[in-house]
Amino acid sequence: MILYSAAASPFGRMVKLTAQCLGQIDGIEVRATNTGDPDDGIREVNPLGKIPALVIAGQDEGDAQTFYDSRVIVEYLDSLAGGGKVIPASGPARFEVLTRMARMVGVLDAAILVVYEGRFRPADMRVESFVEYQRDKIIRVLERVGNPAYGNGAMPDAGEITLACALDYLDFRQQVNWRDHAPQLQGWLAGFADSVPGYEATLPRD
Ligand SMILES: N[C@@H](CCC(=O)N[C@@H](CS)C(=O)NCC(=O)O)C(=O)O
Repeated sequence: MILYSAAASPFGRMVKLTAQCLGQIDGIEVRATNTGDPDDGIREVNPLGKIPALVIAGQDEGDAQTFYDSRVIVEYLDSLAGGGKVIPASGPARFEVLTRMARMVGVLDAAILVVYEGRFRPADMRVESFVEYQRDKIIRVLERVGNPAYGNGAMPDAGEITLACALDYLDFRQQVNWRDHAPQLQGWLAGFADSVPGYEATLPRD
């Protein structure tokens, strides 16, 4: 399996951490991708030009399958592992985890838009109200995230993996200081960091 990703990508990190937890990481070749480079192969793999994307080689050339986005890949890896590992297989618990994952993916979408506002617009064209609009989304979620319990040593669920990826990405790019809005998550993240394989190795970096 080839995972198109980048060391800074929080969405790519969701997939890497999932693969770590499911014992699949050795079967994945991570291909460093520059989404801003039109000559990078990512636009052939995913016409959206976004990472992560996962390519599964087939028996014959032409049989390869490509999956994106991060949520689809996490589901795929879970199904490869037999299902029900990081996403419950069925019932209300499944949709509760999927919703927690979607909520933190939404935080990451907002966080990425804040980064892109700085990256793609000249300084005199930046729209501060747009940045604030995105930051407000992040803050509203942090204020409602509550006080989740993390069972140290247990397999995290996909909502927990995405929560950790979101908190670390906010630290990395500093869109919002999450500790101001959800200080209770400091202990939670420390427990996650201690227990989840690949946590340190996958922290976002340039
Ligand atoms: N909803 C997508 C978001 C992926 C995404 O925005 N990835 C960023 C990198 S972290 C990207 O590829 N950006 C390039 C672009 O938007 O053109 C997912 O969950 O995979």
